[in-house]
Amino acid sequence: MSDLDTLEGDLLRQVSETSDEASLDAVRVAALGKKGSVSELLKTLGAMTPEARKERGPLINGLRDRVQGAIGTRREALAEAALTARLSAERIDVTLPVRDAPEARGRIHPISQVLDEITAIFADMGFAVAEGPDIETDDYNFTALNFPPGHPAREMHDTFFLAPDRNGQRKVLRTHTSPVQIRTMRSQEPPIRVICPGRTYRHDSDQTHTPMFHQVEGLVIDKAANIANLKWVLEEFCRTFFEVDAVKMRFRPSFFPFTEPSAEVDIQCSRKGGEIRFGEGTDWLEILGCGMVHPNVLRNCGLDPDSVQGFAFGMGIDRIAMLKYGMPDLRPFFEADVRWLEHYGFRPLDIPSLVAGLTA
Ligand code: 2NL
Repeated sequence: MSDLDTLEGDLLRQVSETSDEASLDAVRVAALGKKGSVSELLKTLGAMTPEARKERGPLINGLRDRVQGAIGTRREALAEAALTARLSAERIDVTLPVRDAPEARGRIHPISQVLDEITAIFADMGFAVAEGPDIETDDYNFTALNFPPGHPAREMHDTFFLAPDRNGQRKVLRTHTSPVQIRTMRSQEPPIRVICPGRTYRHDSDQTHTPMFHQVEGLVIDKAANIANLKWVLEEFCRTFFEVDAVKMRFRPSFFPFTEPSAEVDIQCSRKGGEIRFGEGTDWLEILGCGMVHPNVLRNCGLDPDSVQGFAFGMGIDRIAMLKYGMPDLRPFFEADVRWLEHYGFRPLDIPSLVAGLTA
């Protein structure tokens, strides 16, 4: 066997043994590249006598063509095998049920939903939203709000006290969001129209109370903001929130240190058949507290009670969420049970608005 036959047999075997594109390319370069075995043979033709070239030329060129052809064929075979492997690896079962997209599976917690509804209603009446810290000083949570030192109301709030700091100051977990309104009055000029939603804390825990709960308070300070304005704002709120044409409200005299006069507000409802309906019936349901801001509170915020006055109100978000959406128990609100959330939660893209509807 000639040296050319040996080389050709060798190269064709190497080509057939390659298993992927990279190893095939290595064989190609070793044979047909600039310094490849076949290329080196071709270079020898130039130094030959014409007779020798006439004899060796076709032999070497034939060898090159066959090796080149074998490489091309092998390349196609390898590409086809790679495609077949990919197609079987990436196979999907089109009969499987389609999984919902995240925005269809996720749920908005009823507290967030109700807060968004409340915000939409008051924003439409020109109220801004203000927020503040959960940890407050005794001054912001009590003193500025006209709770006298040692007054029993401080104990009535079942306050969580933090350990005293280096200066002996004892901070508290806010028992209401009123401190945010104090901060607002101390930093902004009247007219003021804000609602203050947020987490609040009281040492109290049973079927209807959790140590952390949510409140929203509202505050209006202006030259002549009065009780008639307060009643209109609250009526407008209740009508829109409970989605009824009209709602009867009852203002019962009450007491809060920070308002004078003070009232608790009930709305008309019916409780027939174990179901609450608003705007009808003969039963009453307490939903919020309110009053005219106490002159001492205004003074504590650097405002002159002889030139400005205002009203304020406060309600529990968790409680009115339970009422509106017929949730019998408060405790699952904070248990992070996805089955409960799937049932009582709201769809993320059903954003409450007065134009599109509070509840889609
Ligand atoms: C309730 C009653 C109320 C206020 C909160 C308030 C705040 C300032 C001044 C005066 Cl800075 N008042 N807030 C007034 C009346 C009632 O909440 O039952 N909340 C759950």
